[in-house]
Order: sequence, then C-alpha cells, then structure tokens
Amino acid sequence: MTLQEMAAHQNIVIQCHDIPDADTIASGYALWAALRQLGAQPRLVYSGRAQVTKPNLAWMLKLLGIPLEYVEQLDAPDLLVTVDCQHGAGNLRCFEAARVAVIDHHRPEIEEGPDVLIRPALGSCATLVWDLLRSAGFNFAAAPTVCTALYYGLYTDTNGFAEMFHPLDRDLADSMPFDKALIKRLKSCALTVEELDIVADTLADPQQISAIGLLKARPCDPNILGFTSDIAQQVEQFDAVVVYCPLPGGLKLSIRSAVREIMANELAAFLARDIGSGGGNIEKAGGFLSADAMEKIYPGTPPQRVLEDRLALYARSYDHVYANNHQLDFASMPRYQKLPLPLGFAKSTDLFPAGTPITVRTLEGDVDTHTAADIYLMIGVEGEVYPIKAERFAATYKLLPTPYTMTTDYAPTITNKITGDKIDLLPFAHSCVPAGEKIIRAMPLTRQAKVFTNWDTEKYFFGRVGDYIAASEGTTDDLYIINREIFDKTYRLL
Ligand SMILES: [Mn+2]
Repeated sequence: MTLQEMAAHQNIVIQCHDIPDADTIASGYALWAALRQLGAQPRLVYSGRAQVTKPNLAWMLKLLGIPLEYVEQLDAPDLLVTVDCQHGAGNLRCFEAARVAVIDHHRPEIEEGPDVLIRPALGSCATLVWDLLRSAGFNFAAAPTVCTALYYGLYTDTNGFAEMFHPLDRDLADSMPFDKALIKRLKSCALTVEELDIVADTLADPQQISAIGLLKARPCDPNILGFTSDIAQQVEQFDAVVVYCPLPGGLKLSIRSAVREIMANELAAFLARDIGSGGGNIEKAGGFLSADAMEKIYPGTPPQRVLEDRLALYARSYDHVYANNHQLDFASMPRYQKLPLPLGFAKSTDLFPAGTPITVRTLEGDVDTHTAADIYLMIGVEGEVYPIKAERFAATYKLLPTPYTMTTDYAPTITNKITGDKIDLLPFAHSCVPAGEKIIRAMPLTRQAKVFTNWDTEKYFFGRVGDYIAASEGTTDDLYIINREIFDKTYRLL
C-alpha cells in the first residue's frame, strides 16, 4: 500500500508496539507526519500494561512534540498501521480494524500480502519508513523534528550505529540532518538507576563457552546490552562476548570480538542462521533469535539452550587455515576452470573528475578509493565493487557489446567525499568477461573453516561444510573460500 493509498482512508490509527522504544516512536511519528502532509488526520497510539517512563523517551516525545497517545481500547479504525511490530504478534495489543497494514523490520511472523511491508535486513524500522517517505517525495527539510526522530530511532536500534549492517541504514545515518544538541541530550539520559542495576547483575555472572563469554541480562532495553558487551569485551579471558536478554518473541543479542579469529558480524550471522537475523561489523554486531523459528527447528528446547548449543558448536567446529602455514595439498585436488560469466565495470573518471576521493557503497559494505584515469571499478558476481588498475583490467578482461544489468536489494552508489554528491554506479557500468583461462584447484570443505589470507590482516574468509576451499593453480598461498552455490554457477570441472 502506498502512502497515498493510506492517506485516502478516513479514520487512520498508527500503532507502536507496547513498551515503545525510540525506533517504533520515530517510525510512527514520521508516518504520522507524512500522512498529514497528504491531508489525512491520523492518530498515533500505543498500548500495553504500562506507559512510557524511560527518561530519554519521555524527553524525545516532549522535545520533538510527538503526539503519541496511550490507549487501552480502540474503536476499530478504517485503517490500522502497526510500525516496528506486526499486527497479531505478542509485543503489541491486538486491536480490530477494517484494514490492517504492517511496516516492520523484524522477522516476518505473519503472512505476506500487499499491505505487509517487512524488511528484516534493515537495522531499524526508521530506515524503512525513511525510504518509504523518500520515494513518496516527503519534504524532510520542512520537518526537522521528523529527521531528528528517525535519526534517533536508527541510532538506538543499532546500538549507536555500531551494530548497523545494511547500506540503507548507513545512508540514513550519513545523510539525515538532525538536531545535534537534542540528540546529545537524549544520549545523556538513556539509563535509569534500575537499568544500571541490570548492567551490574549481568556483569556479575558471566558464563564461558570455550573462549567466548556469555552473559544473560534480565529483559531490558537493547541499548543496555551494547553498553554491557562493550565492558565485558575487555576481559582478558574472552576472545568474544555475547550478551543477550529475553524479549517478547525471542532473544536479543549484542556481540563483541577482541581477536582476529572471530569476526563479530560473522559470529552473529552464524548464531542467527535460519532462526533470526544478525550482523554488524567485525568488532561489534547484534542480532535477534526468533522464538517461533527456534521452536520450529529445535522443538521443546528452551531458547537460551539453543543459543548455548550454537555457541558451543561455533567454538569447536572451525578449522583455522592460515595462507602462509597450512597442510593442504592443493596439487592433488581436482582442477576447475572459471566460466566466462559477464561482470560489470565502470571507469572511475566517468563518475567524478580525476583525483576525487570517493566512497563506494554496496550490500557488502563500504570501500574508499579515489578516481583516476587508470582506476576502474569492477562489479563482481555478488554485486561487490572493488577498484582495479586499468592495466590489469586490460590484461584480464575483454569488453562485451551487451549492456550490463544487475538486480540486487541495494544498487551500488558512489559518494564524492568532498561535496557529498551521490550517484548510482550502474548507469555507468559496461559488461566484460574474463579473457584468459583461470584454473584453480579446489575441494569441498568437510568441516567449517576460516581462511586467513596474507593480504588482509583483519578479516578472514569463512566457509561452511560443502563450500569450496580453493587456490589458483600453481600456488599454495593464494587461497580462498568459494560459496557452494556460487561455485556451482561459476566453475566447471576439468
Ligand atoms: Mn526497531
């Protein structure tokens, strides 16, 4: 349902989840403002057993003038829109309505439909609402309080942007004009004395699974988890820490890593695989494990136990393979040839004048480089973008006459770091294919592995059972992991 279609209803109610947080309030408020710009008169409400008492939220409502009403009952409206939550789920009171729409970023718990918009990859519902408003032409400049609210919603839902993983979240964080003084004030009253007590209790009783600290907090605001994991991460005995708390619908996690051998975002993705969502950066990450999804896969097992078992599995099941020191006999592995699949590339100086520092943003993350006549930008099979020297390009690829096309959840963008101007990369991209024959030696992994290369001292490749470990033919230290599905599509056995 578009915003115009929503605004066409007579009696509209926007509902935040019970025990509202900054993200649900920001999302509801931005939607409320957008529908008013379109001439509607919506109400913004929440329900549940208790009213807002948290100081930062009380200040947020007051300083931004957000007309959030607490209701115990509701006469069925023509349209009910639940934000940051899903109608019928356990974390909001269920109200009747002639028509129901859902805007959320948690794991889907309801059936898909034209009135259901759920994007679990996003770090906050504020990001989703921002994107909706942006495509509907909402005038953000005329609504500074909406901008500040959305910024704060994302800020709090991603633990101060530390546990953010989608490029759209980064776009909001970078581009949104916000009231700095007001955000500063909200940051300085994020904890109550009772919450300080939760932090103390959580830190007082750590479990340890292998070298990973596991700390359980009482149900609390997810921000407390980030704060607590930042402290626990500094304990010498822990290579990584996972702090979690039970919330309606599942477990919320905050993850920190202190060693090269564990990337926080990869650990988050491992823990959440098939039962939730998780990500962030290599040092800080977050996630959510859905109780329903856990019950489906591990019937009868308490959620806490599922988490402990997954952590134990993580801690014991990886082989560590260092490029400069390993026992793999690549020469005896089968030979494969890389298929000549079309890739994309763009000349960097077609985007901005030579010498401009730029940031390339893709689903895979940000890459900083600069434009120059001899720098091209390659677009890989997964939509990742990386710079390549024109000379090397000419030696490795040949041009195709066909136009380059790619479909992805987020089209790569290029930002001029001096002016802040941002453009889409794809309209500048051409097609090419690898020119020569690339032969590798490879075999499927029988155990999960992490591969540490010589050229990147921070990150590693991780592979699941069935993914391939490979090296260019004739080398033993240029090794990497290739995802099984990608391998099947891009290599052929010789
Ligand atoms: Mn949220």
